Amino acid sequence: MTIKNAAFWTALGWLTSVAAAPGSPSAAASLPVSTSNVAGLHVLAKQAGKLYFGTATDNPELTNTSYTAILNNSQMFGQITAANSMKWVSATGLHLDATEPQQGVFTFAAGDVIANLAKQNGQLLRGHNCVWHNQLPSWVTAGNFNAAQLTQIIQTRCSTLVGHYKGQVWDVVNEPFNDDGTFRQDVFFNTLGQNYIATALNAAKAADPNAKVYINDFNIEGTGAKATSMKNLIKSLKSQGVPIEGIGLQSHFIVGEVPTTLVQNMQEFAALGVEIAITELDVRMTLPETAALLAQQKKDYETVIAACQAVPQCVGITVWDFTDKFSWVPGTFAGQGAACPWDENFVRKPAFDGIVAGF
Ligand code: 9MR
Repeated sequence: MTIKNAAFWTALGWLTSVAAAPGSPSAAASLPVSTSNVAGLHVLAKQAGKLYFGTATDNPELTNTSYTAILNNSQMFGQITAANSMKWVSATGLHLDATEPQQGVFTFAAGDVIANLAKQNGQLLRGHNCVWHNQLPSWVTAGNFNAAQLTQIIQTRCSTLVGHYKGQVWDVVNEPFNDDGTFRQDVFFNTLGQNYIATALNAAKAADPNAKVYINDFNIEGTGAKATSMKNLIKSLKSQGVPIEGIGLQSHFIVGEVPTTLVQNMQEFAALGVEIAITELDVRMTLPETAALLAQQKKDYETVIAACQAVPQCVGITVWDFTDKFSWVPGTFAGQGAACPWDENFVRKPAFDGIVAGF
């Protein structure tokens, strides 16, 4: 028989599932889904002795009622993080220009939506973030400020932000290192050296002594040059009496590539006298999704949860949004995605079962 292409068979009506758009119900129907029947991931986390299981969320998503039905379920999520709206400035213009679009002009409207949601739902809130090289307004990056001026700018921002959202855990400094373990050359480091980190932590803690102050970064989940630099920074800050209470392991992983040294690395951080949180977990793959990739992703989620379980100082886990519909991954890594435990249609994936198994 002559082999025809998909379009030919589709025309005959024989191959409609091949022609279906990726992520549509008919395409997804052939892929495995979750089989767990649990009340919620946050309930499991609490039973396992953790403080929370949480998710990032973002203001534009809150109009989707299928999404909010899951987000607002406090048995599922006991903690939320604003993915964008507490940052210095918005990347997209969708966040009422985030918190300090002009020097000294603070706008909390979009961030307050997320904070109020957490309050209504009885969920913990994670503040994200005070000082970061990314999503900076041009008045900061192009202001040619001297050291004294930029120090003041950092102090004003951190104290205003942390003072507005009192009583929270804060990613005070985000992503200070390059992957080789050297300090990232951003406007803060280039003007102030590593002192900007102490400045930010001190200002945050002074504004709210009840805030818990963290440094958050990626590619520090396993041992290596970048994790070592972070450990050295913690030692140095502690020796100077600078408040540093937690380290956020962002944990943006690739299927099959979760570091094997997760537990050892967390133990090494814990030994320095800081707590640890998994702050932005997702596990991306090269599309299209297959049953094999989803099975490996399930294992990967389980590995990460189990690692947090193995280390008492690991206090909780946050996924960087729970559904593939709103994941940041496809917009950043062309051809990759499907990184979350729920698919684009809000159906729980095998990854959900991996989380359950990890607890
Ligand atoms: O999820 C955020 C995405 O919507 C923004 O476009 C992006 C802009 O930089 O930031 C994403 O969140 C990042 C987080 O703030 C810090 N760690 C990496 C996250 C994914 O890029």
